[in-house]
Amino acid sequence: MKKRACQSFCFLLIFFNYLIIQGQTADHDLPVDKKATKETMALYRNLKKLLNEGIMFGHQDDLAYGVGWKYQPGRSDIKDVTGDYPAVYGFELGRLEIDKPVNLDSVPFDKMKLFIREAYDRGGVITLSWHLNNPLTGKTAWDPSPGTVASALPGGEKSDLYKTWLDKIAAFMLDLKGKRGEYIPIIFRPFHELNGDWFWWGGKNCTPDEVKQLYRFTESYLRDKKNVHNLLYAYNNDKFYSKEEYLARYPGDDWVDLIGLDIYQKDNTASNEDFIKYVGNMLATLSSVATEHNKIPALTEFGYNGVKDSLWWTNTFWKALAPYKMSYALAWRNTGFGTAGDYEFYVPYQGQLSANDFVEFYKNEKTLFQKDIAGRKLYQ
Ligand code: BMA
Repeated sequence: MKKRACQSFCFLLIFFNYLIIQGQTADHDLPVDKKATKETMALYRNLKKLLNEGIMFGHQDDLAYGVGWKYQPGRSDIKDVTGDYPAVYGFELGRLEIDKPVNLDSVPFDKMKLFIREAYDRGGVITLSWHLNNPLTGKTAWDPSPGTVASALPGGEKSDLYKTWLDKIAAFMLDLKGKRGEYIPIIFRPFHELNGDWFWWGGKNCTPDEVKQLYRFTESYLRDKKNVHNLLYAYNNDKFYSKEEYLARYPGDDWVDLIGLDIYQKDNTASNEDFIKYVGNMLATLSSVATEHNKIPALTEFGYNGVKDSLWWTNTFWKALAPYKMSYALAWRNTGFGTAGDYEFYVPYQGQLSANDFVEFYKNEKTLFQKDIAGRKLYQ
């Protein structure tokens, strides 16, 4: 071959190689739903990119209520304290399956849809959990009656009922649309904390294989039967001690986009140092599973109820998190104070003990809130 021809041939070879590699990378980087909408694909890619820049802060029911208020348009405890909204918004679907107009935490579903649209219009990320009732007994998600998971699977006595529940979830997801009529991408986190014993789908209440089947059935029903293509799927565990335990109920790489951990600091179980250590160990494992399985790691729920330490955010929480790449950390909900001296809140409200420290945490360039991500156009 002449030198010229050889050069062209080599160039072509390199070019085709490049195309193949590009193709593989692109393929590698698709969410598990290969028919995911353009915006959902973009979110998936951008979540991966953002891992290198910082961790998005999220809050459950952030726009619905906070400590001492409910349904005040535009209000958010995080905004009251920092002047900014969170980057991630969590909402909950429990009781949608039984046709209730409000969820199990009293948020009306029609309002929830408006909050989701509002968050999306601002460029925020939305994640939905589902504390679905027990289909076998009709009681709550916390009713661990044996045999429930098997009953919901194809061939089980409650399989038809369970499918009607999924029809309602599908209708909800398909009713979430942006201004151009595009479906709003959602990180869906069904069957969460499935290594714990407290939900009917968790721990010793079913076999690992049963819950894997339930996860896969749910996903394929929504995706292939109901044509829901605006979902990324999140798998998550509560506290765990090893990679083997973390993966014991994992439905497989073809079914999961994000892998997460739910963890709380409890007054009586751990000092700040313990929290940093044991959360750090779990995040290290989560990170290595994420790398090995090409998944996006996230702290899918966390909190220290009442945040009773004025420096908790910078001195404890951030110390636990800082060494790891996590997509987001979602603080649980700010229900406020009950009449019996009870309380539930995980982010500070104005004047709360940890509010100033939360502002410091907010200012850290690695913590990402609304203003940090708005310009990133996560859906493009
Ligand atoms: C729990 C508590 C409950 C709530 C449930 C589902 O952690 O916050 O009050 O009903 O989550 O959101």
